[in-house]
Amino acid sequence: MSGRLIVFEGVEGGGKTTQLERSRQWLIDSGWLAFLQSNGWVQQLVVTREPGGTNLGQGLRQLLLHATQEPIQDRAELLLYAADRAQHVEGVLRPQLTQKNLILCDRYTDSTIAYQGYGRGLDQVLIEQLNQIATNGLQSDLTLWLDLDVKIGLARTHQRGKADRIEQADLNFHERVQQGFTALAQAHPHRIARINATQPEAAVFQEIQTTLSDRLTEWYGKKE
Ligand code: Z5A
Repeated sequence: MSGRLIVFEGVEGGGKTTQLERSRQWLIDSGWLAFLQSNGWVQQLVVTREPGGTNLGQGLRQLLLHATQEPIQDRAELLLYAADRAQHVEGVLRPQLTQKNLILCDRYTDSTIAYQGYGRGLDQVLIEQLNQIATNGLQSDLTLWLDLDVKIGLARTHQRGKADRIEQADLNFHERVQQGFTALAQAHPHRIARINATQPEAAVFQEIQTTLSDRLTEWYGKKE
């Protein structure tokens, strides 16, 4: 049995980073990680993200989120995210899964469909093909979609200071991104679990914990 890939997705300010860290800590504190390790099903817990999960990706992330010299064209943006993903899949995700590691990843393929497809309006078939090329078919085993009104998410990120290039896009853009995540969750009800991210942090995590427990039990059996 190889490892598993768990992805956190959603609009800006949805709490992905916060909840990913809580999930990492809970997997350790709850004894799940030790249980999986003692049975030889999982070796390590790994945390990563897109864009920026590799050295090359860190450079691409800087360009994608903070480039100011000239506007990045929509198709160039799409290709940069694809390049980041191809490097990440072959350099990090596949090797870690082969080593039976459990991966928590901040964003993956659904972000491209939501942001570049629904948000920028690029051709969905083209994006599906590019995702296929970049991942060579590697899908998440579970995606936790932190569903939140975009206005609330943007208000949270504005509170913390200077907005990056994508956060500065207009509200309509972010509304379309949200429609993208909604459509994806409807199309993939087992792979994508909707989490109500409007609640206080602890309540959001309670939902995530329940979803993670259920899915780990489905994959590995009941924790002893
Ligand atoms: N992107 C793309 O376009 N295409 C792609 O294929 C991929 C990505 C892979 C990456 O940014 C950008 O790239 C992203 C999409 C695009 N667009 N932007 N901008 P990122 O993933 O690094 O950053 P982000 O999505 O903007 O993350 P974020 O703004 O840091 O949000 P977050 O990680 O979901 O939330 P957070 O940092 O955990 O929380 C945000 C704030 O809210 C923080 O102050 C928390 O303390 C607070 N918070 C969190 N939870 C709560 C609750 N429940 N209540 C109240 N306040 C809360």
